[in-house]
Parts: sequence; structure tokens; C-alpha cells
Amino acid sequence: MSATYDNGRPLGRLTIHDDAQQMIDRAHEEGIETVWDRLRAQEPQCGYCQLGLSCRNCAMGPCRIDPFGEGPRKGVCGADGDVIVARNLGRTIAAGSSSHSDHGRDILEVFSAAAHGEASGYRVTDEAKLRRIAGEIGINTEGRSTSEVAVDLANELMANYGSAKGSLSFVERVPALRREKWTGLGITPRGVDRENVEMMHRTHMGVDNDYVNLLLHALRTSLSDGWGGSMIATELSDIMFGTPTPVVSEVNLGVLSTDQVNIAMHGHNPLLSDVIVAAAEDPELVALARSFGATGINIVGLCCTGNEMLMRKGVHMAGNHLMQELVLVTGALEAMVVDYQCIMPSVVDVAKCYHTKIISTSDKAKFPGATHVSFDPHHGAQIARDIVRMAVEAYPNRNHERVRIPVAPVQMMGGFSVEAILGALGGTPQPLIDAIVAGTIRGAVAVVGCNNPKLPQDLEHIELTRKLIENDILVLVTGCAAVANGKAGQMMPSSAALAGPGLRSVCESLGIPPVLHMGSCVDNSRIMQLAAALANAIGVDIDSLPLAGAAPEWYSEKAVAIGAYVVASGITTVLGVQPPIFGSQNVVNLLAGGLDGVVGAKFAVEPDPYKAALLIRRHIEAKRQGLGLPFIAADEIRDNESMAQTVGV
Ligand code: BF8
Ligand code: SF4
Repeated sequence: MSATYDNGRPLGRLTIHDDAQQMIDRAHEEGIETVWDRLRAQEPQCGYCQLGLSCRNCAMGPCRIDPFGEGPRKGVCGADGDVIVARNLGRTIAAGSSSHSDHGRDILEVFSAAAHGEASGYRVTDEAKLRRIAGEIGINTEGRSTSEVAVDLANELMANYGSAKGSLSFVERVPALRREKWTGLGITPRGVDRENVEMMHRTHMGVDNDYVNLLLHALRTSLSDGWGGSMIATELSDIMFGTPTPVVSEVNLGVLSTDQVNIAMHGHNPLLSDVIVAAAEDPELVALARSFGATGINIVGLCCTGNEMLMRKGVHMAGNHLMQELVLVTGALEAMVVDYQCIMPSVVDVAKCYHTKIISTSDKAKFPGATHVSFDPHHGAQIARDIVRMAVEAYPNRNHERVRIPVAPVQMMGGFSVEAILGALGGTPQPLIDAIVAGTIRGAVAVVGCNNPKLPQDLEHIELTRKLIENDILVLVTGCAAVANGKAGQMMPSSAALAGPGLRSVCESLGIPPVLHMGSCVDNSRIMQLAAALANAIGVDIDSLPLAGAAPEWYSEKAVAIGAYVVASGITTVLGVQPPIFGSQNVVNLLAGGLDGVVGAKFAVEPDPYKAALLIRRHIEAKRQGLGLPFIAADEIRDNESMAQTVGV
């Protein structure tokens, strides 16, 4: 009996989507274990760890602090709860920052190889962006060839990873007032590797034992990702694979095909997926698929690899984080090709129940039981063809009677890079500023992050977003939050009908949705850039703007790093899942209060999407008041229903 069921009845609501629920039921019928089963098997989860009060940083431990005062109040070394909680959070942020930034480095290394003419299948696609970015960071572009400029840009950005440079190239984008705040706090980010190494050093036993000092460095570490590694990943991906422009795609398990070879690209890095999409159009491989009775080769995306492909090529999206096992349960996948991050090891076990091949490709991320094809970008095009061939050759093994594709797909629009948004506005942020000043749009919120099996899948993403747009708040989405909103039908221009009258009128006049897909999780750097551009255009710091962030269903260390750089950049952020910091009242007070006094933003935790929407709405109105714009006083914002009626008309 599966643990997600009790006498055949599901234990609580696991998802709000029909495609997911049908596949959960099928997994149950077939005795296939999923993430929800394993979560239940882990319960009750460790209370010390949930509070952040356990430490295993050295062999005098492991230690835990009793939050109630009857047991130990200090670890063996003497560290108290404040230090242990802050150290754990710092290490989490270092892991998240390292993940995104190492992805950025992989892109940078291939960009460098391509600039030297050494990487087959990769080239500069957006020449104008190459020259604009190079010029922005002081590289001479006049009269120089593409490869000369690209080599210089690669070398300059490589230096962002080490300690040779004093600060990151893209920090110049940050409003001067913000940079002054960072300087005052000593958190201007230096090299990506340097900040991360220093975070690990400071959290070794007997180094930094001041929770405030630790947390400030954690912010600095996250900033090295947000304005460094992640931003490098985004900008170079655009230069190599194309800067996204609005594109209509389809989403949910209905994007799988009953009569084509289905290949799901899962993970994060577009280096592999870009060449796979090209290989799937290779006439020889299409002919091979036809020779096996398939009508073609269907590439679909999962998680952030899916977002990268959707944003640039309109490739259909099978689902977000909690769909990675369920997509296998359709029985329709010939191959799941993975690189790294957010790939559950369990996909190998689920795939064994079907004919599906799991093909791992990164030497950094091996999965016992999977077929490993080491991806060398120098021979990217050939390796991509080899991988697609393996998938095609699996098609004859498909048991068509076991195939169940549960629903029809839903349309969603993606492709809203900063360039595309400014393009839709006529080349300048001024129309958006005018709409915010007039109150037609009250403000903007980035709804980002993951799925977490502790919550009904996508419920919080969708309900929070819906309430925000109803209240004339523009929503920017990335990562799994974007996929959630796409599945719910909230991301087409016609979805403007769901928005309040002000936002609706703006969206209808521009032909855009009220929820704008800005990309994968590294592409939260696009949101930072947009916020900085708005602040620079008005001549204020980012924390003066009517903006907020939300990560309603986060699970990942990367999401913690994102939240940290968003807050350190001046944007208050609401989390839907409690982070493991509540073992230290001092740490909570700092992150949820004290930070506001120094970076102009803070964290809040609110699992109820309606209350989160209300909290955000109040925050946005307070920022409007601060800018001298028409605002609704907090005590007049009673609840979301009355907000929708009172505001924005
Ligand atoms: O980087 S939103 S579950 S897939 S961590 Fe992972 Fe979270 Fe999805 Fe993308 Ni981001
Ligand atoms: Fe225990 Fe201190 Fe070692 Fe942590 S660093 S395990 S608190 S002795």
C-alpha cells in the first residue's frame, strides 16, 4: 500500500492539477513510489533541524540546542543557537549561490570555447547583445570582429569568479544609492568563488561566531550570485542561444505525443538542450524514428531546462518540479535526459517500471542506474545526435497499451526578457512608470521558486498570483512558479480578463498577459535588472519602489540564495514555507525586521496565499505612499475581496 493513500483514499490534497492527480493515482495502482510516499515515510521530520538548531560542522558533534531550555543550550564547542542557525543559513546560501553560479561558469566556459572557435554547435546568436554587454563593461567594440569582442568578454567575466577584481562587472547596474548602502555594510559582492569560499570558511568551527556578521556575509555571498554568477548565466545564454521574445507554447502532460518519440529534457543548463532541439530535427534521425513507426521526435521540457527552451524556442513544457516522476508514469517517454539540479535520484527507479531511458550527461551529476553520456561541449552537436538516437531506438520497446496521456495541453506565453518587456513598452520603462504613478498598475511582484510536496502542488503559486493580478499588481514569474501559472491558464494575453481593471487595460493595450514569464531561476537576474532600470529611471533606490518578491512553494537551497539577494537588493520577500531559522529569535528578528533598517527590505513568512497577497498589497501601498503616489491606507485594505473592489478603478 502506498503511503500517499489510506485504504484507497488519498491522504490530503497533493496537487491541484488533473494531470498530476491522474498520474499519482496510476502510480498508486501500479505500486510505484513517489515523492509524496517518501515524505510521509520521513514524518515526523526532525524538529531540531526544522528549527535550524542542529549542527554537524565538526566531529566534536553532532550537536543540537534545546529550544525550550531543559536540554543543552550550547554545542560542544560553545556555539549557541544564534550562531548555529546563522551558520546553517549561511551554508545553505553558499550552496544555492554556488549551484547557480557554477551553472553560469559552465555557460561561460563554453562561450569562451565558442569565441575561440572550439565548440561545435555553439555560436553568437545575438550579436547586438554581445556588443552592448561588452561595451557596458568597458570592452572596446569599435571595428573589432565578433570573436575578438567575445574573447575579451569571456576573459572579463572569468575574472568575476576569482579574487582578481575588486567587484563584479554588473554591479555598475545597481543604483548608486544601493551601492552606497552595500559599501556601508561591507557587503558589495566581490568574486563569486571568493564569497562562497569565505562563507564556508567563516562557518567552520571557531571562525565567525557573531550571527550578525555571519548573516551579512551570507547576503554578500548571495549578491555575488544574483549580480554575478546568475547574471552571467542569463546574459551569455541570451548571447549564445538568443534573447527571448514573446512566444506562445503549451504546457502540462498533454504535450506528450502518443505517436512520436518523446524526449524530456530535465535540469537547468541550456547548453545541452539547445543542441538536442537541433538534433531532433536531423532528417536522418527523424527518418529512423519513422522507420520504427513513430511520426516524429517530440522534445518537451521539465523544470528550468524546460523554461530555457520555452523562452527561446517555444518548446512545449511537460511540467514543474513535482511532475518529474509523474511524467514517467505516462509510459510515453522514451528518454529523460538530465544535466543537473532538482533532479530526484528516484527518477531512475520510476523509469525502470517502463521502457524509459534516463540519460545523465554532466560529469558533475551521475545517477546510478542511468546511462551516462559525458557531455563535452566541444563536440556538442555530435553528442546530441547520439543521445537522440538512443531515445529513438527505445521507441520499439514502448508498450502502447500502457501509455496514458491524461489531459489536453494548455497554452501559455513566455519570452519576456528585459529587452522584450522594454520593446513592448516602446523601448523605455517610462510607460510602465507612468502606469505605476497613475495607479493603473499598483506595483509589481516577482513570484518565483519551486514546488514542495509539503504543500498541495501549485496551489499557493496560482492563488497568490491570481489575487495579486486581481488587485492590479503586475506579476513576474520564473522557474516552477511560471510553469504553475501556465498550467492554470493565467499566462496568455486573454488572461488579462482575470486582472483588475487597471492592469487589464494596460495588458490589453500591449497584448501581453498580466503574468510575465521571465525565464528560469538563474533568470531572476532579469528581474533584478528590471528593478534596477526602473529605480535608475526614477532616480531612487530599489527599496523605494512598489515591488515585492514571493517564493510560495520553495524547497531548494538556490531559492534561499535568490531570496537573500532579492532582499539585499531592496525588495521585501514573502516565503510560503518556513525556513529553518526559528530556533533563533535573534536571527528571526534580524531577517524579518532589523534588515529593513539597513537594506530597506526584509523577509516575511506567510503560508496562506490570501494573507500573503494582503501583506504584499499593504507593502506595495506603503511604498507608493513613500514615493508620494496615490495610495490606499493599510487599514482600508481589509481583505482581498474588498481590495479588488476598492482599488484600481
Ligand atoms: O531552478 S524553481 S524546483 S527547477 S530550484 Fe528547481 Fe525550484 Fe524548480 Fe529550477 Ni529553481
Ligand atoms: Fe557541535 Fe560546535 Fe562542532 Fe557544531 S561546530 S558540531 S556545535 S562542536
